[in-house]
Amino acid sequence: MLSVRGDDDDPFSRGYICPKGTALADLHHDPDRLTKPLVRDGEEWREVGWEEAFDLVASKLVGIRKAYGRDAVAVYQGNPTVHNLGLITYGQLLMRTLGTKNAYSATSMDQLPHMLAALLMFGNQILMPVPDIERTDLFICLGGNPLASNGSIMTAPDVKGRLKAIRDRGGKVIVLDPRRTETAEKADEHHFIRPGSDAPLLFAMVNVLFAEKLVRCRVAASGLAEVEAAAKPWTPERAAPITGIAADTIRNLARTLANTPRAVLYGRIGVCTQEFGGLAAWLCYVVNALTGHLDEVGGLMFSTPAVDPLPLADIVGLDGGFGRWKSRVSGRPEFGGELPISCLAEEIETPGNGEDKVQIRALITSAGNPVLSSPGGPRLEAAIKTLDFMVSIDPYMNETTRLAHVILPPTSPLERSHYDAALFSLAVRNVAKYSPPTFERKPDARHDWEICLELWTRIGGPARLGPLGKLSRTLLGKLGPEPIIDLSLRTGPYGFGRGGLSIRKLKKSPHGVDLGPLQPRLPARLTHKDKLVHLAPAEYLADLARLERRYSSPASNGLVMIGRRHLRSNNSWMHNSERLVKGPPRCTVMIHPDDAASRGLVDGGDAKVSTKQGSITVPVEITDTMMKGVVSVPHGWGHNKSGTRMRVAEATQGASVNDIVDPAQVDELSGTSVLTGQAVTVAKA
Ligand SMILES: Nc1nc2c(c(=O)[nH]1)N[C@H]1C(S)=C(S)[C@@H](COP(=O)(O)OP(=O)(O)OC[C@H]3O[C@@H](n4cnc5c(=O)[nH]c(N)nc54)[C@H](O)[C@@H]3O)O[C@H]1N2
Ligand SMILES: Nc1nc2c(c(=O)[nH]1)N[C@H]1C(S)=C(S)[C@@H](COP(=O)(O)OP(=O)(O)OC[C@H]3O[C@@H](n4cnc5c(=O)[nH]c(N)nc54)[C@H](O)[C@@H]3O)O[C@H]1N2
Ligand SMILES: [Mo]
Repeated sequence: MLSVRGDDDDPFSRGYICPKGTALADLHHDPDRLTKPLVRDGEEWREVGWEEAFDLVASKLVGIRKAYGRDAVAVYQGNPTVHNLGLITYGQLLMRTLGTKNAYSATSMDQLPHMLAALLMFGNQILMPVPDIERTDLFICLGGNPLASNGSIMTAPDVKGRLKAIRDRGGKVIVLDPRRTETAEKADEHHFIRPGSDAPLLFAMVNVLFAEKLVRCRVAASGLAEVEAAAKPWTPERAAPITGIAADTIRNLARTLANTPRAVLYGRIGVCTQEFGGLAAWLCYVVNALTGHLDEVGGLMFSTPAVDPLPLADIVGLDGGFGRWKSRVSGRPEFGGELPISCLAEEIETPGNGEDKVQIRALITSAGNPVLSSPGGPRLEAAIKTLDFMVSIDPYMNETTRLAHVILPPTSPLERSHYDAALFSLAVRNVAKYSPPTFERKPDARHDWEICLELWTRIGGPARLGPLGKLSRTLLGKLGPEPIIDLSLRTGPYGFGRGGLSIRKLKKSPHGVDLGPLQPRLPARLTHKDKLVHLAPAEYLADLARLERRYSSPASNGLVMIGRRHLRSNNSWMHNSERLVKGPPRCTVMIHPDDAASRGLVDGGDAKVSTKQGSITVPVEITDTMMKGVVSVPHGWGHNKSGTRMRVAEATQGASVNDIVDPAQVDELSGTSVLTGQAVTVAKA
């Protein structure tokens, strides 16, 4: 292959391509990418055939389940799962039918609070609304940096062009962020906000809306009076010193949002992964609803995806639920059948009672690297080393998979077909696109779905189904994931009648199909029986006392840390591509000039960043793009651990910030990890 380019004829991307897309070529040709199963004996790895690998994995996992029970086998599914057709279908078949309470994923370090709000307010965790940025005249961005991230829960190629278009038509972009980000640089207004203070900010906006009679909720909803009462104590004057945003600015934000006919407030990961992430994510939706921007053109809208995830989610039991059970060791609530990632290490470390309270003895990871990507990485690594068995489905030997006993590497993204069901359901336009494999796979290569199906078969999935089991196994093996998508397309909103969507139809439109702008979907889309938007679910009201307690005494003014993302990086991986990692070191601590001066730090010198968990040493970058009192260190670096096989990544500089992020700090309501706003000290190294 020569190169990867954008597709000018794609109606959605209009030829825009992210640098990481271009680097798919590097990934495909990477000599470090694993292509054969590996088995570890002590420190030594040997290549084995698929049969031998599957035999070993199955006998170990079946044995551990028999001896200790289902909960003894834990699973961790990482972020690339959502972009992988095989993993969101057959991967779920395997992981969900294991019937373990010890299911983990990146969700609790990411969008869990948005999903919780979707579940409690709209009835299903998948019903997350997206900003209609193509038609809005006011885009308020809270805790997202789409110019680096490409937009999250807001699938939008070329966000830069799309945000510029808002300003070109006379609209406004306002960013609230502890750092003057790439997005903020292109905005009309930027306001620094103290990390973790979004709930007070949003409550103060709600307070203004009621006080100034600006509430014009246009969706049928319950709970208006409760919301008003909850916001009562939060005057802009009270929120100002907490957020670092002047009371008049808060008033103006509320007024502008209410008075602009096509407007939206968009909140993303910065509002989720913090001490009050649950409340903050809920309030983002509430503020839009109160100002008449929920389910309205230019506001926060629900997509009409060609492959509707709602019925699919029902089938695999992903329909949601919250707090139906609690984690064994620290009593954290389950969400959607998973436990928060903060529980994984302790559930491995803590002995069970030999009966119903089961300790984890084995781990399956798929498309994840929690040793770098989850808080308390070193503790998790130590815990993993005590397991009886671990298997990883992953194309790389990284900081996590090097600890496995067996690695099962799938085909590369260019060797399999692609339909991004998850991302299309969160897109700012309704679109559909199918991509066939670019290359034929090597004769002995397996797709993710085939690996998962084989494990499901051998661990006893079909056996439990009786005679049907054998049939379903044969059938599933013949089909693969595509027919599931095909069936969904055909039975979905654009499927019926002549010219209806199907994979065959999409194959004839290789550039993708534009299905038009977002449409109003309420109340039909709500899955609540009363067909109302629940503005004030009891779970949130119960968390208000914690917020009051937190701010009853003056907040501390010590240094706190946030993260950041870079266009040429993707969490902890894709660092084995030279073209993505080249250039000046990126794993630096950004700090405001005044904070640097008072600590004697010099630009380019080394600093020791410390928490109670320990210290990391990284170069200093002095910049007034940081809010005073806040420093920023990106995650996903620190590829210096022994025993990995990623030659380019190993040569990069940097440390893993999750070595010092405290895993015990979680949003008490939702169990989401606190990744932003933890206290740190910074000193000259
Ligand atoms: N401090 C801090 N920590 C964070 C964050 C933060 O902002 N700050 N962000 C969090 C967020 S939002 C996320 S999503 C997580 C991400 O963390 P994880 O979900 O653990 O994902 P990655 O670290 O990106 O690792 C992805 C792995 O998937 C493998 N992979 C890639 N494609 C495929 C495939 O098609 N099949 C298979 N089987 N494997 C594949 C790669 O080789 C790599 O090993 O990190 C979280 N951690
Ligand atoms: N290039 C690139 N793109 C990515 C990824 C990547 O690693 N690299 N990761 C992908 C993944 S897994 C995800 S989940 C998405 C995330 O997509 P985004 O949500 O856009 O992620 P970030 O770029 O981290 O933006 C979060 C912003 O929140 C700000 N922030 C931090 N703390 C607070 C706070 O307390 N309050 C407020 N208001 N703001 C705060 C940060 O300064 C940062 O600018 O990006 C995806 N896209
Ligand atoms: Mo994420």
